[in-house]
Formats: sequence, structure tokens, C-alpha cells
Amino acid sequence: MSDLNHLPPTALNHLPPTALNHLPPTATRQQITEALRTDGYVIIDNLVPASHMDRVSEELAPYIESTAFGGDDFLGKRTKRTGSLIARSVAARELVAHPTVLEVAGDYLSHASKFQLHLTQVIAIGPGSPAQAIHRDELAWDFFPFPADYQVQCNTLWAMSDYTAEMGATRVVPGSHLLGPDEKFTEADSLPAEMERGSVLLYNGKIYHGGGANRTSDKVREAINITYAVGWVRQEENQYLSTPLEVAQTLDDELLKLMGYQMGCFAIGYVGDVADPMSVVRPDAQSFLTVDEMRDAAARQGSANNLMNLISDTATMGGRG
Ligand SMILES: O=C(O)CCC(=O)C(=O)O
Ligand SMILES: [Fe+2]
Repeated sequence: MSDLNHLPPTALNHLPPTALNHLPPTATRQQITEALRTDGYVIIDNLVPASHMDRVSEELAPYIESTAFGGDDFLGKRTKRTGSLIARSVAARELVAHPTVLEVAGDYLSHASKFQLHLTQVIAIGPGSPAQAIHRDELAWDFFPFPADYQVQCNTLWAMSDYTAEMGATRVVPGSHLLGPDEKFTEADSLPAEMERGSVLLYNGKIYHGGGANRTSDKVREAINITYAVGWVRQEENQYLSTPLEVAQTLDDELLKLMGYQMGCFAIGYVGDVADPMSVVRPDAQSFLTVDEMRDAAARQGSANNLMNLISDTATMGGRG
């Protein structure tokens, strides 16, 4: 470090980072959201105790055991991906609904009327696995080039096992969230998201990243990937078919809404006679987007404003407020 101290501050600013940014578990929602906005990622250390990960691990072990390896190089031929975490693990549900993460996701995606759960998955990278190709998660939507200033996702990777570079800790390319969709990066451009069990890497849909190579001979790197997206896109993991209705009926309303049992915006997600999807799980539910929520959406978008005026003019709001 002493050599660096002799450089002028402007030169220091141009040195590539040598480690990824971390925040303590006491960081505020504003600090975390700000870090995501500025850097496209941040690691929060020890957001849950390691003992929580023991519970998740125990509940999911039989499912991970019976999961097949991936079928291609992107999914990883020595990597297992085990989904349906809401149906399979009560402790994983608590991660899905972690208050800090939900507050940050709500804030980060507040340009949309609603946000929702996008996928839940254990990613277990086996010994000897090569690194995954470095990519942006936004590519999931048929490679659609979302505008540079439109965030579609707020993602998490929780360390369920130890998470060292040698074991295949996720690799992140700092600064890459500001670039377009067609960049190519190698492992050398990236840094490992080394963290302790119970820590979480938050990252947006635009930052380039990938699973690291597992260079050990006997250790499995396990992460819990839980991602959130704006309410108007299709979810990567089909939440309605992944969790049987009998299980859904036992979940609380907030988790159900997050899974997509709510209107994703004023026109997306109805069932039957334009009914709220929650009514399938709770027959007496009445939770259409309120007029106030539609007004909020209108304040964000010119076209929404026009629609609000139309709706007010023709007074068709009855029954939805
Ligand atoms: O396993 C990891 O560390 C990252 C996996 C990933 O980025 C993905 O599958 O999209
Ligand atoms: Fe990814």
C-alpha cells in the first residue's frame, strides 16, 4: 500500500479494484440500494447466521442429492441446480422473504408498479467444474436489450457453503453494469465474491458475472440463488407450478403476492373473469391494484398518465378501487 500513497488521488481512481465491495449486516436499506445503483452489486456480510444455512442445507439435502448435473456448459456438467425452494424448504422461504432484501428490492425496482420473485435455486458447483461463461442475468428474457437505465432485476446469491475463490465463488466484473449487452469477459477480468456462510451477494441484471471454477478435489460450492424482477415480466421459475396449490394455501399473503399471486401491474396476471390471481388461493381475496397504486404508476410514465385520464374520464374504475 505504501507505494500507492505516493500516487496523486486521480491516479488511484484509475487503478482496477483488487477486491469486491462489502457492507456490514447493519447497513441501511439506503446504503445497500445506493451501492447497487452505483456499482451494480454489493456483498452484505453475515446477513443471516451460519446456523440458518445449516437449516436450509438440512432441509434441501435430499433434493440436492437426487438432482442431476447440468446438461450443458452454461448450466455446468458438474453443477447441480435444485429449484422449487418455496415448496421444499421452510428455511429457504425465510431467505426469499428476508426483510432487508425485500426492502432493497422494493426500492431498487420501485420504477415498476410491483416486483416479484423470479427464481429460487441451489447452485452446487462440484469439484473440478470449469468456470461458467461470464454473462448478464437479463439475457434470460430472450436477449431483449432492455434500456441501459431500466433495471429489471434485483438478484441474490447467498453463501450456503464456504465461498472461496478456490471453491468457485461467483466471479463479478466490477464496473461492467455500465456497459452494453455484447461485452466478452474472461475470468481474469473478474474478482471472486468471497464471503462467509450466511453472507449474500446482491447484484443487478446488468452486471457481468458467472460461477467460478471449482479447483478443489473434494469440496462443493453451494449458493442459494434467489432473484426478483419487475412485476410485468415472465418469471424464470414458474412459481405457480413449482409450489403445489395445497402448499400455497399454507403460505402467508405477503409470500404469495411475491410469488406472483397478485396483479403484476394494472393489466398483467388475471385469472378467470379478470379476477386477481390471489383469489385462486384465497377465494375471498380482493387485492386488485388500488387507484392510488395506479396513480403512482401514472406519475412515473407519460403513457400511464394518459391511461389514468382515460379511466377517470370514462369512470370505469368502479369495483377495482
Ligand atoms: O453459481 C454462481 O456463482 C453464479 C451462477 C449464475 O450466475 C447463473 O447461473 O446465472
Ligand atoms: Fe447469472
